[in-house]
Amino acid sequence: MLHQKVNGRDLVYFDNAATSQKPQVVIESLVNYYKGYNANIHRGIHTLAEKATKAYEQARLIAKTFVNANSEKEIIFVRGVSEAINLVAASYGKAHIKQGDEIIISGLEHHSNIVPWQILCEEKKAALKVIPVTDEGELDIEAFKKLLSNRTKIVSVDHASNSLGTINPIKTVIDLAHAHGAVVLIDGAQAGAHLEIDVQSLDCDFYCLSSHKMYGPTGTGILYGKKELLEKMPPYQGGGEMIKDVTFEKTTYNDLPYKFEAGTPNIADVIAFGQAIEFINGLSKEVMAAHEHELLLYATEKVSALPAVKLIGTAKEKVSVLSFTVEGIHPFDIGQMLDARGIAVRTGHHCTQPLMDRFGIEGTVRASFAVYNTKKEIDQLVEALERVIKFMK
Ligand code: 7TS
Repeated sequence: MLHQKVNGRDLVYFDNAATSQKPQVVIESLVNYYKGYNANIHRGIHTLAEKATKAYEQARLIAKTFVNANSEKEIIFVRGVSEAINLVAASYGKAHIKQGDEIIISGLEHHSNIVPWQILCEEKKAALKVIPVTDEGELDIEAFKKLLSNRTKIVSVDHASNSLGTINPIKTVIDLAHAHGAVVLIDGAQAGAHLEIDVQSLDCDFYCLSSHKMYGPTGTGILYGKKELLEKMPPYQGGGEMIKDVTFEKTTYNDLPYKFEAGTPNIADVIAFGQAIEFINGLSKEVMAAHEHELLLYATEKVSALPAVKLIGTAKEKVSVLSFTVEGIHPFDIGQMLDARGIAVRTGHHCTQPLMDRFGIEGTVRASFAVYNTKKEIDQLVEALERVIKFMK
C-alpha cells in the first residue's frame, strides 16, 4: 500500500487522522479468518464456530487490557466512535436525561460528538453547552468551570482534536465534571494510536475508539463503559444475541457486553482489530508517539517558515496533526496540487465545522503522521508546498 506510485510519484500518505494504513498482520488476520474458520459466533457447537468465538472473545480481552478496563464485560464492540457515541446518547440519554438538563461538549468536537447530543437535547428538551476554544486551539478550562452546575448531566469531549491535534486535559475535565455529578464520555478517535489510555486511572465513564484509525480494519471499534452504568442502560438495538429469553409477552436481555451487541457482529474485523492492538503493543505506543512527535516538530518548523502559511492549532500538547492555511489559496486547491505530486493530505473542515467557524475559516490543509512516515516525506511535502505557493501567488 505504501510502496506505490500515485500520479507518477512515490506515495506520501499524510491522511492518517482520517484512517491509517494496515500492517501485514492485520491483513493476514482477515484473510485467515475467511480462508480458515469463517463461522457465526456464540451459537454453533461445531469446531469452526468455537474457534471463531474464541478469537472474537480474545480480541475483547486484548482491548480490555489496552484501555485497562476492570472487566471484559465493559468492552462493547461497535462500528466505531460514531456508533459508540450514538449508543450512549440514545441509551444512557434515553434513560437519564430530562427536560432542563444540560450536556456539555467542547468547541473542538468532531460532528460525531456534536450531532448525537443535539438529537438527544431536542428530544428531551435539554440544553447543549459548549466549552470555548482559545486562539491556540486549547479548551478554556476556566470557562468550562463556569458552565458546570447541578444541571450538567453529561460532559463529552475528545481526548485529542482531529482538526488541530490538541491533546485535551481530560483528567481535569473528568474530575471537574464528576464534582458536579455528571458522567463523562471521552472520544478517543485520535488518541487510540498515539496516547496512553487507562480508563481506571482516568475514571471516565465512557471511552470510545475506532479501529481504522489504529492500524485496524474499518467497521469496528470499542465502547468502554463502566459496568454499573452499562447495567442500568436500556438496550440500544434489539435482535439476536442481545436477549436471554423471548416470548411475545416479554423479553429479557442478555448480560453485558452482549446486551449491546445485537445481531451477528463484525467478526473478522473485530479479530483483526485485536491484531492491530497487538501491533501497537509490539511497537510500544511510547516509541511510536516519540517518533510521531519528532515528525510533528520537524514539519511544524518547516511548514510554518513558508510564506503566507498560517498554522491553525498551536496548543502546547499535540498529537501528530499539522493544520494550516495559506493566505489567498483555497485549501482544496492545495490538496489537489499536492495529490498531483503523490502527497495525500486532507483538506476542508474535517467534520468540525463549528471549530472552523471559531477560527473564521472554511477549512484547513491537514497533514497527519503515523509510525511509518519519515522526515524525508515531510521534505517532499515542504518542497511541493513551496512550488504550489510560488505557482499560485
Ligand atoms: N471523533 C473524532 C475526534 C474523529 O477524528 C473522528 C473521525 C470521529 C469521531 C468519527 O470516527 P468514525 O470512525 O466513527 O468515523 N475523524 C475523521 C477525520 O478527521 N477525517 O476523517 C475522519
